[in-house]
Order: sequence, then C-alpha cells, then structure tokens
Amino acid sequence: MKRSVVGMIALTAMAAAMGSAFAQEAAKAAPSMTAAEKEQAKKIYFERCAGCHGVLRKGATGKNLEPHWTKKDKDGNVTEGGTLKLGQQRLEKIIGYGTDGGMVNFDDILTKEELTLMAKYIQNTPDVPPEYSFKDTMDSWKIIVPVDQRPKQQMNKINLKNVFSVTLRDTGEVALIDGDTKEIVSIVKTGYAVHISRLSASGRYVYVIGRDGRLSLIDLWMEKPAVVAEVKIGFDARSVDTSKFKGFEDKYAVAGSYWPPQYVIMDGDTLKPLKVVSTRGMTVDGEYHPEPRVASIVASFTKPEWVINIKETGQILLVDYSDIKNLKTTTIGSAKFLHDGGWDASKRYFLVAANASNKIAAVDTKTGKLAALVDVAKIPHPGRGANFVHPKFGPVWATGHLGADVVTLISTPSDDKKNAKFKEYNWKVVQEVKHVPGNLFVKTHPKSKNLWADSPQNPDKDLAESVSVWDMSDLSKPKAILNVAKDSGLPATKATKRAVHPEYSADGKEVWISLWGGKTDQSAIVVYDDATLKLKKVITDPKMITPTGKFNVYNTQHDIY
Ligand code: DHE
Repeated sequence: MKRSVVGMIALTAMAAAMGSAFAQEAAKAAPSMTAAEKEQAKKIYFERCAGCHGVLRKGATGKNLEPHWTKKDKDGNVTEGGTLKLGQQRLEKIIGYGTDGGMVNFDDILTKEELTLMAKYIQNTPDVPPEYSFKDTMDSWKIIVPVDQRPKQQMNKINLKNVFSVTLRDTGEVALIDGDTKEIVSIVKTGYAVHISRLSASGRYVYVIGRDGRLSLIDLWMEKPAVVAEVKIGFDARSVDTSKFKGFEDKYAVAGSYWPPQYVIMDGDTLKPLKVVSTRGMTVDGEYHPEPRVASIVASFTKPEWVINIKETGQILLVDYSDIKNLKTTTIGSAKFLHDGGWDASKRYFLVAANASNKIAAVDTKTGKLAALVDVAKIPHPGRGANFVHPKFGPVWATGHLGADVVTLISTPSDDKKNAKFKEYNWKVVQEVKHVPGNLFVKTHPKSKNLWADSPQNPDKDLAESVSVWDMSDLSKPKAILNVAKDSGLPATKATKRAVHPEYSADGKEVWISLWGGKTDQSAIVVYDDATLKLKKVITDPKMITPTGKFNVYNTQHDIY
C-alpha cells in the first residue's frame, strides 16, 4: 500500500515535470516543414550527416545536433551552458562552409535550398527509426549462386592476388580492377555508398558492405567475378570481416550495423544469418546510450575471436565465435567514439582510434586486455595505420589526424630480441611528423621505404588534391608532395578532386590513389611507382565515378600495411 502511494506521488511528479518540459519545448517551436520536405531532409541526413552525428543526433565524430542547442529560444536566449545556440542562419553557414573543428563544407554537394532545408530539419526533434530483427535479416537474405553451383577452381586467368576492389561511392558499385593489366575486370552492383571491402581468409571471396546495410559476397573464381549472395544486415552499416582463426577460416562472417546498433553473425560462404546481437548499453562513463554503433571489426589470429569496436560506448568487445549458440564476450572499456584501426606488425595488438577523445586504444588479443590508452593529437584517423621500423625508436605504428597537422608514431612491442632495446618506448608517442590537417589515411608496405599520407579533408583545394610521401629511413628529410589531380590530366570541374586512400599493389611496388570527384564527373585512379614517385598510369573510364577506398586482395587478406 505504502509503496503504491509513493509510486503514485513519483509518477505524478514525473508527469508534471514532463508536462512543463513539453510546455517549454513547445514554446520554442522548431521551424515548420511539410511532410515532403521532411522526407527529403531525412534522406539527405541519412546519406550525408548520420555517419558523423548519429541517427539520434547525439553526436560522435560530429557534434550533438539535438534541438536543445540547434534551435534558438523564442525569447532570444542564445546560450546554454556557455554554448552558443545555433538557429537557422548560423546552421546554414556551418553546413555550407564547414568549420575549423573538422566539419566539411557541403556547398558543393547540396543546393542552397537543400542547405536551408537541412538547417530547418536539425532544429526539429529527430525521428527514431524502426528496429531490424533477425526475421527482417533472414527475409532479406538471397543466394544468387548456391555453393554447389559455384566454380570448383578459378575460372579466369586474372592474377587474383593483385586485384583491387574499388568503391565507386556515389553509384553504389565496386569496380574490380586487375592490378597487373590495370583493366577493369567487372563493375558489380552493391549496396549504397559501399564503405569497405574485406577478403576471405582464402582470398577467393570479397565481402562488400554498403552504407545501407547491404552485404554482398563476390566470388573472384567466376569467369567474370560477380555477387553470389546478399543480405541486408540493418539500415546503416560500415564493417565486415570473416572468422580467420586456424580451423575456423571463413566459417562465419560478421557485419556491424550503425542503425540499429547491433552486429550479425552469418555463414561465411552463404551469408545465411545465424545470430543478431544488440550493442546497446552503458558507455565507459557509466551512462546508458541508445545508439552505440558498431565501428571497425577485425578477426583475431590468436584466438577464435573478433575485435568489435563500439563507437559511442567506448567498449571493445572480444567476441568468441567458437560456440556461437553460447556466445562469450569479453568487454574491454577504453575511450568513447571508437572508429577505425589496424594491427601492429606482430598482429597481436589491435590499435583503434577513439577519435573524438583524441586517443588510441591498443588491445592485446593474447591476454584479452587493454594494453594501452595513448593520448594523441586531435581526431586521430588511421584507416588501418602503417607499420615500420623507425631508425631511432624501433617498431612503430602510425596514424594520421583529421584535426591536427601531424602523423603520430606510436612505439609497439616486439618479441624479436633485436628490438628489446626499444621496450622503454612502447606505447609512447615517439614522434609527430609534420603534415597538414584533414588527413584520412596513411599507408606503407614491408617492402617499401616510403610512408604515404593523404589530406582530402583539408579546406585548401591544392592540399586536398595532393598526397605527401616521406622517406621512413630519415623522416627529417623534406616530404615529397604529389598533386594527384594535376598528374591525372583530368579536366577541371566544379568539385574538388580529393586525393584519397593510398593503397599498395601486392608486390609493394606501386601506390594507387583515388581521385574522389563530383558525383557526375568521370574520375580516375592514379598509379605511382613507389621507388621513383613517378606517375605510372591513370586508370579512367566513364563509369569511374567517385572512387574512394581501394582494397588490394593480397594486402587486405594478409593485413599488410
Ligand atoms: Fe569510413 C573505414 C566509418 C566516412 C572511407 N570508416 C571506416 C571504418 C569505419 C568507418 C567504422 C572502419 C571499418 C573497419 O575497419 O571495419 N567513415 C565512417 C563514418 O562513420 C564516416 C565518418 C561518416 C559516414 O557517413 O560514413 C566515414 N569513410 C568516410 C568517407 O567519407 C570516406 C573517406 C569515403 C567513402 O567511401 O565513404 C570513407 N572508411 C573509408 C575507407 C575505409 C573506412 C576507405 C577503409 C580503410 C582501410 O584501408 O581499410
């Protein structure tokens, strides 16, 4: 009796509090929009904004965009907790021109009307999208070529090790390019704005994940490589890998979803869904988060485990797939906003950027523990990073930064006796090599002496269209700067041709750079000789639209970077 009275009082108080909160919210009415405008804005938000700001707009790589600070009060109050509230005009400017904080400009992608629309949209309360169940996943699953009807051996004469799977971002396709002949072997329809391609342990299958959650499995053994199975794992996704531990090679695939926040375990060669696991839960600060998105995923070589990095919570999950019915997970707290990362040279430690926390977390996949949490410069963005032996500090792993003008080198442990003298540096930032802000990817190769870094998000057009190259044996030497857009010989267009994502050929002798141009412009992949830095080939075609990530089969299969 007593308890129910207390409960009623609490409920009444809560209702009153909520009522007054609603009243206050109503007083600060958001700009009105028609249903059609809302639909249009929702689509643009999903395609251009959700990746950084989150579907619920709680913020991650990008800032929080909830109405409590995007919307100005009716009474003209412009600050909240010392933060400037934004309002229509300021929002339009930010979306159009970007900010020094790392937000890119959209005035070359969105029309003036669309900028106005988006500024209105983000002052309105975000809609919560629907969930996506195991049944939904199962219903979306398609086997296009059953396993027993697939080739029993390679049916083409392509040197598969040197094939590149190239994302054609805005056409929803990947181009498979023969790295030896530089010919396009096949252009394959995939999900929307494919994010990454990963390889099976066997090197035969390419797993391609679209931002719309569509996962496509491409069989490279077919005469003309094509999609053999497909499944939609959610509404918004970025990552995929297979099981790589000895005895489990390619038995399973796993793909991570941004919305709903969950990951899906599938059969490796059919993509038949087997299990869906939610990632909702508490952040490392002990707060509940409704949208903890799955960022990078890699397969451990040390144990039958995947390293699954949960962005908003900062929790790194080691998911043991040896018994998926009784799934065991080790949860390692690190730092919030986990994003991309790569292995150290020994492939025992996985280093992942907690980008909006300005930290790199290193997981020891042997002990299943956090090995280090390293403070670095603003917004680290390693891609997969780059491993090399520094003349003074021994084995290091490199990351670039979106928000700082350096490439950071972190010393990594090594069991090799000759590296014992470098132990004192382990997990320390040993050098910051001067670069420019707006870097997304760094890359090297065990057979190379060079370190490559792009800067596609730099506001300066020349820098965005160029890449930098250092001689790793003497990082004090001036870097070479290659203007990739100029070298391509492509005609000038309105859109910046961002030079993005250096990727080595299988033999480590060439470096391929994408020119990420406008969504209707014919673009190119520009190939350089790594030893001489001379232009070797411009691969272009009317279908080469918005190339971004490129994944060399051999290097991706063996995590060589
Ligand atoms: Fe990526 C990797 C998320 C924008 C090209 N990107 C990743 C990974 C994540 C991620 C979680 C790691 C996957 C893994 O290893 O399992 N990327 C996001 C975003 O949330 C973000 C910031 C915004 C969005 O809307 O998606 C974003 N990414 C981009 C781009 O705009 C890029 C430059 C061009 C494009 O194609 O969309 C881009 N991301 C890439 C590439 C990789 C990547 C090429 C793989 C790097 C590698 O070498 O493995």
